[in-house]
Amino acid sequence: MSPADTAIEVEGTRRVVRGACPHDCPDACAMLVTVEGDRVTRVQGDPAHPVTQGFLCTKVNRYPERTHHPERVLRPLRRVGPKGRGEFVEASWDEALTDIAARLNAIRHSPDGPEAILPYSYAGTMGILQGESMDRRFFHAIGASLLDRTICATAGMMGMRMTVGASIGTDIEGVPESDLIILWGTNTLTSNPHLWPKVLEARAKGAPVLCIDPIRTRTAEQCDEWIGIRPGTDAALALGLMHVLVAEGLQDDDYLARHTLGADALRARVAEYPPARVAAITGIPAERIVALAQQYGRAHAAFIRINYGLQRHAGGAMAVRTIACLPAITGHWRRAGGGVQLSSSGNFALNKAAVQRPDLIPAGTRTINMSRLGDALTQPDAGVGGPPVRALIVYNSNPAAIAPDHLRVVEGMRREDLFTVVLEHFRTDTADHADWILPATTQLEHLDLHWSYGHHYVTLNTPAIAPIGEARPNTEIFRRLAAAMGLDEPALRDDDETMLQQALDTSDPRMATVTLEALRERGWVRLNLPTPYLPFAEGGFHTPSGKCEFVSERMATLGLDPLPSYTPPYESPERDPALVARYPITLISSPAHQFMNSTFVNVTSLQRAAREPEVSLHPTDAERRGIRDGARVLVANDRGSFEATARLREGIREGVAWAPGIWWAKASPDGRTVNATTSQRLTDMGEGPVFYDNQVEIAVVA
Ligand SMILES: Nc1nc2c(c(=O)[nH]1)N[C@H]1C(S)=C(S)[C@@H](COP(=O)(O)OP(=O)(O)OC[C@H]3O[C@@H](n4cnc5c(=O)[nH]c(N)nc54)[C@H](O)[C@@H]3O)O[C@H]1N2
Ligand SMILES: Nc1nc2c(c(=O)[nH]1)N[C@H]1C(S)=C(S)[C@@H](COP(=O)(O)OP(=O)(O)OC[C@H]3O[C@@H](n4cnc5c(=O)[nH]c(N)nc54)[C@H](O)[C@@H]3O)O[C@H]1N2
Ligand SMILES: [Mo]
Repeated sequence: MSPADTAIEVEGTRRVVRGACPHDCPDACAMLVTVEGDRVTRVQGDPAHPVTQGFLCTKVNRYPERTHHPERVLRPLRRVGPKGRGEFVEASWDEALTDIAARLNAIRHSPDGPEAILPYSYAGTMGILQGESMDRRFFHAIGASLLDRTICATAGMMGMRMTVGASIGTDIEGVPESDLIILWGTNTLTSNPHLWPKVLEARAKGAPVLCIDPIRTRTAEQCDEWIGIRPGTDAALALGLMHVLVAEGLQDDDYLARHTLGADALRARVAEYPPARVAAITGIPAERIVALAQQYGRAHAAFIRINYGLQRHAGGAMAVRTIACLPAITGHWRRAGGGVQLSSSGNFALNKAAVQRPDLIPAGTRTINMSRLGDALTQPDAGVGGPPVRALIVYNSNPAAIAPDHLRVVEGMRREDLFTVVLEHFRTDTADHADWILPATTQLEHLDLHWSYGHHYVTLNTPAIAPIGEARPNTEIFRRLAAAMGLDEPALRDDDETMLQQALDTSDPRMATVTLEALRERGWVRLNLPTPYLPFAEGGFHTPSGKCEFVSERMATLGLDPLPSYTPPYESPERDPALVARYPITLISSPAHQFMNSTFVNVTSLQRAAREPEVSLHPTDAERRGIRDGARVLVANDRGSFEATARLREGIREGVAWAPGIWWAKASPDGRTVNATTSQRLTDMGEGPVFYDNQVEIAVVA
């Protein structure tokens, strides 16, 4: 598909092309892209799309500014200075591919073997093609180490899997029918803004909207009530709510009997969580816990939106699992708008195996957890046995800024014996550590196909303009690299159109509506599900028992508590009082409104709006430390430190601080991001990172 064939409207030199927002956000928006000559002048939300509803967010409205940015990397760049200094010279694609192919082949055929090569990617683009297609085939075919992509969502995903069996939840198109909305550990207006109009529709019909968050975020400010919970204690709150529901007879006995497993055992468990105990754990007054449970129990279709914020703690999976039990106790799954949503991804039955070809993986290939990249690069056996990591190939990610314990990551990337290739749009912190930077296309320049983790539409992205400079799609770069390395696997030659068709080639009935013809015609298509879709109205859970599992055999097998329970944070008074005495402040580093993780940090208008790396804290905590608003402070713990500007904020729990992220290290006052303080520890299930399970101390910089 060339840019010329895909216009839906042409007027002189002006064309409008259909696209999809590629970013890591549940909203997966359908875009209309206006092109004048060879420049994109505007991106808009598709007004016809039931979720996008004609608007894009603060960041993606600036996508043309990002694509046509003067600092785009437009030719291959070869390192000339010391590692990490960011000194490069331009080279031709031929030179780049020849050198990279020779280096990778040498490692592959050395005694260390191909597992010494590590791919590192996440969701810089969520596209099936540019995110997880030819790249996977390439690494599978050479036998590189596998990467466990845990950095964001695996804890919560496991939590949902244990309780309801899949990443499936309430359809947001039913949310206008909800009679109570609880935004629980999610900053909707920042990180899921297209849910908000649905929330407002429900509110207009009388549904109260509550927000449970240690920070009074911009979302909490717009809600009817902010419940400022102590970080990492959500499971205890959910158990307390269940205690009251059961004690006051607010449960749906019929739903419990027919569609749940272990209701009696759960009843016994929640007896251990009376409101007074839960108040002591969560910091929420007992009366409020009782009133919230009554409000929830008396509602008919309460909608709980959990998001990933609350699973970035030691007990993150257990927290999600526990909250996900609530709608089965009250039977709210029966009605439109009722239930819980973490993700809607589980219904997108794209044929990923055809696209990624896991059959090419050599038996016994080792896996490295991306959340422990620091250890993988600095420990000779990568912390998991096997050869040291000798080559690192990064695309769709900026680990030098975003990975936990990033000082360790940077230390590893500075190893003289590590060969690093980075496919990028910009000279990010990670790209600065490369031996080669290869110029990648942006969403406006390549073909792609998108699913969503917040709604039920598949979206096609057609290229609006030709690649700028010598930029190439990730798929094309891996195809060319495979050829330069002399790999003869035929799957490494498929073009993007072919892989797109392979993705759609499935007999799964949920995908019956999703054809290439329909996508070409409208740009997006709803999965073959009713609107609204009520996943568990009649039970039908995806667990082994087919029921909502209050008791989970699988968790018992993993050596975990099979019942919902409260797991305190690693860095909590319950588990490590000595540490908390030294580092009394819990640091939360959730997304800045203006950035998408570390993407957009270099877009001038957005950086200006985000001001500078900041840390907000409660005036009482600030006063105790002699910190004034606007002071330069050092945020530190045993892992590292970073400097930021202090902001005093009433709307935050005492003992909690907020450093919105994720700034580039090189745009930060002392070249360190908030991830200098975060740890490489992992969650209870899913082996995810614990970014917000992080105790620090804050002091004025002398
Ligand atoms: N503008 C913008 N949007 C984004 C992103 C971005 O960087 N910028 N990132 C995208 C990505 S990759 C993701 S994963 C999502 C993340 O978006 P969300 O899933 O919404 O998660 P976070 O923003 O990490 O955290 C949400 C809220 O959880 C709160 N929180 C932290 N700890 C706890 C806790 O223990 N309990 C409770 N109840 N609340 C807690 C935080 O204060 C925060 O306000 O957003 C996506 N959307
Ligand atoms: N402290 C702290 N750290 C966090 C988080 C937090 O809340 N707090 N959130 C975590 C979460 S939820 C996530 S998901 C991760 C996100 O971390 P990453 O997945 O690394 O996301 P980004 O920082 O957005 O970096 C994506 C990079 O991909 C590049 N890119 C985009 N499209 C393309 C493409 O088509 N081709 C190529 N080659 N490159 C492309 C962009 O230019 C950008 O530099 O960060 C995690 N880190
Ligand atoms: Mo994420």
